[in-house]
Amino acid sequence: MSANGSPMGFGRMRRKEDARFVRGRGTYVDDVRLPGMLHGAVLRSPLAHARIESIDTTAAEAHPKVQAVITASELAERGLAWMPTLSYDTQAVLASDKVRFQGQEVAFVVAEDHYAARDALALIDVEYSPLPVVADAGTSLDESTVVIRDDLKDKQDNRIFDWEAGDKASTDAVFAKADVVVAQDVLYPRVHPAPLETCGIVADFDPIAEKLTAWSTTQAPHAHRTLLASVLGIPEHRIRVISPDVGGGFGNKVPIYPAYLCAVVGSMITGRPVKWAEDRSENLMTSAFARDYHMRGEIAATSDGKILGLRVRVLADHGAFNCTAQPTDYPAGFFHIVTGSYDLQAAHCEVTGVYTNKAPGGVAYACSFRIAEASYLVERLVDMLALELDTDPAELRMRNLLRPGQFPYVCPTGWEYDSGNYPAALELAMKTAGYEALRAEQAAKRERGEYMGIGISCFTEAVGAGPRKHMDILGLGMADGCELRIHPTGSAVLRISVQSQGQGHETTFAQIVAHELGISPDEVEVVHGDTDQTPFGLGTYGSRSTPVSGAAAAVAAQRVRERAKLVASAMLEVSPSDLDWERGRWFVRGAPTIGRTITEIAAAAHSSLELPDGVEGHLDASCVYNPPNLTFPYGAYICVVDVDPGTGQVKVRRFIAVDDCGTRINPTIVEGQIHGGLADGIGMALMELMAFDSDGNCLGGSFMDYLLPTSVECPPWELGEMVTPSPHHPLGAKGIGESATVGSPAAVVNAIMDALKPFDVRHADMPLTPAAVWCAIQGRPLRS
Ligand code: MCN
Ligand code: CUN
Repeated sequence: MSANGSPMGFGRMRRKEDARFVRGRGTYVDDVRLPGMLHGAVLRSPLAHARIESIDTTAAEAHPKVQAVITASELAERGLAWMPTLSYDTQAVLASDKVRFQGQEVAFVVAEDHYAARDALALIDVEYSPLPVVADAGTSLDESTVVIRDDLKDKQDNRIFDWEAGDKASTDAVFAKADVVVAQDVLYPRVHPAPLETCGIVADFDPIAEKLTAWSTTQAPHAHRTLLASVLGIPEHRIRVISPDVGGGFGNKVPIYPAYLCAVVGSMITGRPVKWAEDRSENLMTSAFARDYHMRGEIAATSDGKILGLRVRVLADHGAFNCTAQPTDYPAGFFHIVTGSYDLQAAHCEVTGVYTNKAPGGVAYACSFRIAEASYLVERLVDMLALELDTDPAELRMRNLLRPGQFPYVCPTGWEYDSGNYPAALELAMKTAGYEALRAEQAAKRERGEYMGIGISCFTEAVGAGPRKHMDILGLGMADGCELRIHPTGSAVLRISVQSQGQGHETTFAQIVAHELGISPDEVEVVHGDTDQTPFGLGTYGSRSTPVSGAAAAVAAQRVRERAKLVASAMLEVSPSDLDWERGRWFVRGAPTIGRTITEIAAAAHSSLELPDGVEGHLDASCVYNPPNLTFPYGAYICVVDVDPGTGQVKVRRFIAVDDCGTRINPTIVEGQIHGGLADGIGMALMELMAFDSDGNCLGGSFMDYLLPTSVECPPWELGEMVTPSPHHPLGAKGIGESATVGSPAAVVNAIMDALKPFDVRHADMPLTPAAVWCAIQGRPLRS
């Protein structure tokens, strides 16, 4: 322990950044105020699909406080009417020919203040001719359906991609010999990340230096800079992206949104900084959504409960532009980890992506690149199989879980799982839950007409993208840089490429350096979120910070330690091979009292001490980390619910979560990540839904309509810990930032379906609102 009680490395410590957050002293993009700053507002389409006949901006331009009104024609003059997406599609920055989803950006007003900018939107006159709307992905490929993306050359339909993984022939073969096959349509509905802070930018283009500074809410400052450079034609070294404190991202802050480019153009036109900050409805209705996977799953097994194979067909609704963010070769993200935690012989999945007249985006919201969808599907199928076989779902899982001796394990769709002990995790969860007693309680209650349910979910994730040879985003390989500077007095500055949105990197990354060098985390300052001050890297999403950037920090610190060894050998006048390391100090082997601490060595490295040949002064080091594989965190969750059959109301009474993310750097932060993710899971299972009517009107434009869980819906979480280090990560750590969001919805839904077993309900889709549960009990379709 250091003087103030923080550990000298891994362990529980309070978050360093909370000192400013709990005092309300964080700095978010909307807190940035520059001299002469103007304000932008976006005019959005009221219709989901329409031809634009004309746009008249004269009245808006005449507004006394308006400085500029930008439409697609101004952008076109600069070659900016369309921009590339992260998935090699193009997206309209401002609509010119047509609008393709409700809320699409049509014009951008720049004015002296925020209110004037908003007022002026009402003065813009747009004439629309409505077109037929494709609001249902299920009809998007019908021959009679209108082609949404007629801007794309030769586009004849609404298909974006067809993609498959696994072996179709061998999967069909195991299905042919199976005793039991269970098939079910399962929808993972469209949800929204809904971060507390909405998206925004302050764009400041300096016409003299020809330099752009962009303060923006981004999870990936360096990737944004590269993208801005290629889109805007400004040389990359003259763009600085600063991402100050970010109030939640959950994937929502991965993309570059059209209004960001409009703000930059606004600054170029006016010669003044331009701020644009989204309001809540804009965030919900137009920024990156998540899921919207229409899945058909089939699971095959023997009559005694050995799972043989999985066959999956998905229709993926990507909205009007394909803006999903995932590595290039994976149009459906990492969905093909759909075999989950089970040892089965064969699997095949096919995914077709389609356009609809809905907001673009996708993947976002703690999904680990579509593993949320995959995990939910397989866990639902396993429960339905248990029902079919009349077996206990825990027993069926136990029978089929991968065994510790099978790792590293290559799954039928090609992932190499690094490590795990799945049966032990489920055992621990069952023991914590008191599984036998819960089943007894359930049986007794059923007798009395009370409906209690117990749901299990055993999930496996793949996080930490990714190996450069397999993974890139828009051609940018997924390695992350890191620089570690040691001052003469022994304190340190760590510069990292990833960007916290609330995950506590300023604390855990300091702990990584502290762990490697034996100094206090309080002596390590973590710098992030400013491309002028940090090395290149792809940013924070897919729980990749610890697996990739955390590894870079560890390796850089280990390099410092090795250099310190050489300096210590000069100080002690012994050969480096005679030195041993213990926390914070090199000492002479066999003479432990003779040694030098890192602090002493840092001073010497900056002094006039004669250093051995080839040893430069100072102790600074850097690293670019290219992960050899992803890390595979996993867990076993058990949820207990009570369902009121009269109202359909669900109460989540207990939630037991056993997680294994390898070495835990800061268990308190890890538990916080799990708590948040479990709440996410309850939200998606019970209430979150981004719905649309048949005209493509978004029905989730406010928190009155798009429901989020609160502490009222959440039980006291009961957490269990397993630690199976990742064999290829320098610290043995795996990511944890999305595990609970990925794993928990299935546990909640499985619990509710288990409660409804006496009503012969096999499956109902999320969100299981009281109305949905009631309809399921009554055997009626839910009227949406
Ligand atoms: N950690 C640890 N030991 C481990 C693994 C992680 O102590 N074995 C710590 C990390 O050092 C970090 C935190 O836990 O402080 C999360 O780490 P990691 O799993 O590497 O995930 P990232 O930092 O890359 O965060 C991304 C992840 C994603 S993709 C979403 S979505 C999500 C999530 O984090 N968004 C969040 N958690 C969030 N939490 C907050 N508060 N806000 C968001 O927007
Ligand atoms: Cu999928 S949401 Mo997180 O990867 O930023």
